[in-house]
This record gives sequence, structure tokens and C-alpha cells, in this order.
Amino acid sequence: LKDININWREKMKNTLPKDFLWGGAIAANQCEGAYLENGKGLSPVDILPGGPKLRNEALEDVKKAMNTDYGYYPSHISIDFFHKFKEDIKLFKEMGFKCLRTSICWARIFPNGDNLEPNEEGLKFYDALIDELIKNNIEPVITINHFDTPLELTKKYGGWKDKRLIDFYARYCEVLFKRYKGKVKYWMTFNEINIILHIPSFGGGLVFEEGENKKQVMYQSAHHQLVASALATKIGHEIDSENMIGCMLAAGTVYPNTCNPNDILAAQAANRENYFFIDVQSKGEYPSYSKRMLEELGVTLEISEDEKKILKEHTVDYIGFSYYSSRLRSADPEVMKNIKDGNAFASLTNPYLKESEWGWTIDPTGLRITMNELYDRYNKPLFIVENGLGAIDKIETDGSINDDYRIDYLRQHIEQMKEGVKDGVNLLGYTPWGCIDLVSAGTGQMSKRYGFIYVDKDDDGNGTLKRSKKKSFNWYKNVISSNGDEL
Ligand code: BGP
Repeated sequence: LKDININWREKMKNTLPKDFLWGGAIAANQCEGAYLENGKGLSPVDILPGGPKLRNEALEDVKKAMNTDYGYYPSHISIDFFHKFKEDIKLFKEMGFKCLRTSICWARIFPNGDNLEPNEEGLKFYDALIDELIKNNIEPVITINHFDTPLELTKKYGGWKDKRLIDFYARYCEVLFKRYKGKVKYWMTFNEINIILHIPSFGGGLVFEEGENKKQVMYQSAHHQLVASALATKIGHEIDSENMIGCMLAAGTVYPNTCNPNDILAAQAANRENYFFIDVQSKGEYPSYSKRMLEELGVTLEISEDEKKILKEHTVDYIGFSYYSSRLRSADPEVMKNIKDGNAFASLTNPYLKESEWGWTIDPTGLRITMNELYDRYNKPLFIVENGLGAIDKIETDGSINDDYRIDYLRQHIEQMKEGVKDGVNLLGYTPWGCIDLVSAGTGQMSKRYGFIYVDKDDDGNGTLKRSKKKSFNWYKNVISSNGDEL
């Protein structure tokens, strides 16, 4: 009996498969810099200033930013990953990364977005990056579009509100799938596809005209992206049947504020607002609830029969998602007056949970709940492609950075992730966000750091860009080498 007990314990310990994809996540627009090198065109992020206040104002309408000289643009140099990627990959390798999630910048490949031919110099950069990863046995996981639809497409077509972007995007995808055939297997079509409803300039390169019905524009643009994503899935599978093409959701379950059925209903509606996107990408059709949902928003979608067919026939292979927080909703307008905008997603304060310095709710159990919900709903492999704590790090006089708060956050989330796997979820991997410090998407700051690797640079753009290991570096290294047993 004793032996059986020990065996059972051992078995429960190793919950994660041997080939589990441990790694980290970054994105071109927040780390590469070199914003005009090798023929790159501009991305929306290249005209957005540093600092939360100015940035929020400019984010609301990229058009405003296009006409204003704000001075300091964090993406221009960023952490200069463009020139330093070999050095950084060496550090990722030292941590034992099995994969690295990064994105390709569309404007490096098609500077205007609608060019007929790709920019060879831009492709050469990604050739070198992907080859370097493979050389180090790190599997590249590629996001095709992470908040950087080329700015020229916004100027000329108004971003994703124009149907023609579907073809431009398909052309871009085809180039990538052909070029990286046999080298890249894991792809994601759009980062946080649901963000278009919250930060439309990032999600859809959208600017609004006076008097335009914003909801109508956002949902029609979302439809174009959903079709583009399905088309990419088609092209990707045709070019290489080994390709795993996924979607990517900004996830985080919405809880009801109380057990009042009206609150439950409000939370359900808020969840559907997010799942709507993945319902289409995963099940191949608009969900039945969307008819009433869109009607009540005053939205009428233009959808052709051909588009319906493409959506139906080319669903995704896996569900990638980011998880930072759960959220809280009430049906009571009085209660909802207390809602806080914790960056992109608004939420009430959950009295059972703590918050980060940026007011993001910290809820490790919510990760397990979210995993279970997504898996129950879609029954496709999941991939946690973002998770982490944005925090201010302090450098001690001896140069060390003791980020125990980050270790605690990640430990608790990995514990719950393992519980989710024990619950039966098929999970491909885990890539914490910003494994090396980079520019924050929401606030344009460097001081909101996520990394295991510190980068010497401040909010005004000063610093040597020198890399150094934080305490969490060796901690995560050990997590990976023990396959998540030692936390
Ligand atoms: C997600 C984005 C990332 C990243 C992260 C953290 O929404 O996909 O690009 O930035 O959030 O957000 P922030 O940088 O605002 O702290």
C-alpha cells in the first residue's frame, strides 16, 4: 500500500507533459526598436508618446497622434531587440526556454501594408531571428499581427474598417508561411483579437470620423479580422499541413458581483462579449446569441456567403490566450458607477483579491477557472501565451534585483495552471509576458516591468540598455528544469 501511495504521489507531481512548451513572450512593437531600419514602414505605436496620460489621450485616436509632435516615442529604440536578439536569446537559452513567442512586424515586411512585393530586408531580419532560435533549440511561436497594423493602412483605408485589408493581410500571411515553412509550426493570427472593442487603434488600426457609430465600425472591422484569420488558417494549412494555427484572446473570466440572477446574467453577457470572437474562430460561425447582442448594440454586419463559408471551413487548431486578471460585473447601475478602468478592461473591485500597482486584480484561481471554461467551451488545446506581473523593480546597491513579488505571482499562477491540467485541460505551454523588460503597451512606460531580465532604460528613454538577471531568472530556470515541480 505504501508503494502505491508513493507512486500515486509521484504521478500527481508530474502533471505536465514532457514536451510542455515552457518559454516567454514578447512582441515586435514593444521590444524591437529600429523603427525605420531596413525599409520598415511606420506602425501606430511609432507615433505614440511615452507616459500614461499622453498615451491614453493619443490612443483614443491615432489620428490625433499623427498630427502632434509629442517628442519621445518609446518604440523607436525600445530595448533594441533588433540588434541585441542574439544576446537575449542566449539568456533565454540559459533559462531553458523551450519556446519563444514573438511577433512579426507587418510594416517591416510590407512597409505600406498594401505593397505588392514584400521587403526583402525586413524578411532577412526575421530569417536571422528564427534561425537563431532554432539553432538554440527554442521553438518559435509567431504572432502574425500584434498591435501593429501598418500606419499607412490607417491613413489610406481607415484601418480594418475597410474590407480590402483582408487581402493585404492574406498576402502578408502567405509570404510568412512560405518563407518559414518547416521552421515555424505554431502561429497566432491576431493578438488579443477582442481588444479591438477596447483599444481600437491598437486592435484594428482604427480612427473614427465625426458622428460615426463606433460600435458598428468596431464590429464590422472585427468581422473583417475574423475572415482574415480564417483565410490565414486556410493558407497556412495549404502551405504546410503541419502548421498549428491558433487564435489569441485577452481572457479573464468575468464574475458576477453577487448571486443575484441579474448579476449572473450581466457577467454572462460580459463573458460572451469576449468569447464571441473565439466562438467564430473555433466553431466557424456566429454564435446564436450574437444576433440579439448585435441588434441591441445597433450593429448590422455585412457578411457575404463566401465569407460565411471561409469561416466555417477554416477554424483554428488551438486557443492561445493572455491571462492577467479576472473581472467583476454587476447589473445594478449604481454599483457599476464604481467600475474602474484597469487599463483595457474595466472591472469592479473584488474584495477577496489584491491588486497590482497598476490596479490589475491578482487572481491565480481565476486562471484555473478561465482554463476550464475555455476548454469546456471549445475542446481544443489551450496555450497560455501571456501572464505576468507588471511591477516597479528596485536595483540594490550590489546590483541585484530581488523581485520576490514577481516570483510569488508566477508561482501561484503556475500552481493553478497545473490544477487546470489535472482538471483535464490539454495545455500546450506557458509563456509569461515580457520575459525580458520591454515597453508597456497600455502605458508606454519602461518602469512597468515584467521581465526575468532587467533592461537598463527609464521612462524618458535614458539608459545603457544593459541586460541583467533578476532573482526570478534563476527561479524560473529551476521551474523549467523541474518541469514545473519545483516552484
Ligand atoms: C497584453 C498585450 C501585451 C502586453 C500586456 C501587458 O494586452 O498583448 O502586448 O503589453 O498586455 O500590458 P501592459 O503592457 O499595458 O502592462
